[in-house]
Amino acid sequence: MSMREVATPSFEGQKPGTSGLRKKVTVFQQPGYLESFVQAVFDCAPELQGGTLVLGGDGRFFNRNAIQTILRMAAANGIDRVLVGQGGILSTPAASAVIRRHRARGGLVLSASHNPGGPDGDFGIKYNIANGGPAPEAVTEAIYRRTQTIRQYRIVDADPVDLDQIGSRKIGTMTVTVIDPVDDYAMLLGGLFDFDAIRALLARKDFRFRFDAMHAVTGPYARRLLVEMLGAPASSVVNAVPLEDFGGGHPDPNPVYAPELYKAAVLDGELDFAAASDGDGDRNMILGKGIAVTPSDSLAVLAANATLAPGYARGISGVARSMPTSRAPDAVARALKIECFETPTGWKFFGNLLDAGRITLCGEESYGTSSDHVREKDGLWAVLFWLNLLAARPGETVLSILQAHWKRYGRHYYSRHDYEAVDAGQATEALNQLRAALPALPGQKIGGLVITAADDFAYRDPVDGSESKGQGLRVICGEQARLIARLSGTGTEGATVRLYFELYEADPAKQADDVQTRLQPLIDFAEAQTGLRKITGRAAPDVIT
Ligand code: VG1
Ligand code: CO
Repeated sequence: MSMREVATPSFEGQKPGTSGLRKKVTVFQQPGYLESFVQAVFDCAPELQGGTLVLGGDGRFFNRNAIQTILRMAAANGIDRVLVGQGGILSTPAASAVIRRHRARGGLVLSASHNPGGPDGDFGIKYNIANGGPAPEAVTEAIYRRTQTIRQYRIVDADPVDLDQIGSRKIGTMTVTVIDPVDDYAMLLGGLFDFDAIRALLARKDFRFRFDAMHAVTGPYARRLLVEMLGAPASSVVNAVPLEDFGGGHPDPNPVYAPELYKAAVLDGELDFAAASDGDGDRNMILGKGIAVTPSDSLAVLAANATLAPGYARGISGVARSMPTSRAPDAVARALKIECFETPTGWKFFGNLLDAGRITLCGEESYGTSSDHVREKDGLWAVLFWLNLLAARPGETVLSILQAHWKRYGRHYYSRHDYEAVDAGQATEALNQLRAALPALPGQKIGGLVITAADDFAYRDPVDGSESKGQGLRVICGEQARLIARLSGTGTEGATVRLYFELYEADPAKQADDVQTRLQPLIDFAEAQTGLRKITGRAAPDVIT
């Protein structure tokens, strides 16, 4: 077995975004592109030498090729053992669970999450550290700096490993162990929820249930947990076979990209509970009969009801939400007298708070929720949590649970408007207009509400003191309303502008379901301040969630 050092150009733009490095598959297919980035990771993570690395992905096109390359590079870089999911599969939360359970020193998760896959789609790679979570900013920045100077990568020559065969084999002195991708994860979730109660709920004839895996990674996980362990009919898990191109779909669980599920549950009322997950299994959409649960509300409801699930029966230490997520969880934290943190967008900012035990639950408006059981967001975890909740509150529905929640805590009307693949210059121009206006905004009014603060969000990590600036423009009307604008850090084409709107309504008599109408003054104000539609010539957002 010979180790080779292969010369490589350093590639432009290998800067990890909100969640790892994401590029078109064709970009990753350039000779040396994947290798340069992976070598930069190995160079910046010397702790991997002599230790265990976890490796797997969401099964999208290029996943298997990338895994074979990474295995040969791991052997050349002194890694002792690699745990790889069978078939190259590991959902993002499962990878996190495997890293933690097997005390691995890190993991490489191959996914572009909710971005479309296939030869013309996207690919991605993310480095997770020993706590099972995404590498913090200091690490991703170091990796980026390394990609700019790298000149060679290390690799051994070896035959491809049979990824479909469970068991161990050697590449040189390195052990490659192909593991069942579901076992560790299923065992972990089994200890958190009341499986007997959920089984009884799913067995009821009058409880109509469906989970949509969107032909992405959660198929095998959902089958094991929902069908095999909890007895749901096999037919209730749809699109359960992971496909390299997700069946041509956009594996993003929201009303726009999962329209059939949305129609069945929300519009037609044919389902009592429905859920979907994304490409790599870390997102969740929760639907009930006639109602789509806003992700921010979902986090708030789970926090308020956490003690109903056995794994959280002793209560939660605190909650955290990303800055653009609505302040619904804050209201619950106040009532529970626990800490509530506001972090920048992206799961990597929750890691320190979870490690320090300051928070138990956290989430984002982008259909991400999870807890301290892993260090990633976890789609099926949220689904099981909601099922546990429904089982523990007999006679109630998703809608009645939400209405009771709003009655007690008030309702945070919420919506996100995305303008996708906008010209990068135009997107910057629009945001710069708002940025320039910020200092003069306090004191002005939006539809009768007084602006109390306007800034560019900066975060100081309460655990390690690290600072992150430029995390999104905020216009705040006290506790009543907020408008936020930021650029996406996960896209691969042009720029995506995200506008977030939040309005608080305390009076239960005024909590009708007219979200966009309620938010209209904020929407109009955003356009007036950014000029986004005028600058881009777009009449409306591409996606409204
Ligand atoms: C988006 C979401 C963010 C999420 C990230 C990764 O990032 O807004 O909340 O953490 O995707 O999710 P951005 O920078 O495009 O707004 V996943 O499921 O794509 O890994
Ligand atoms: Co994802």
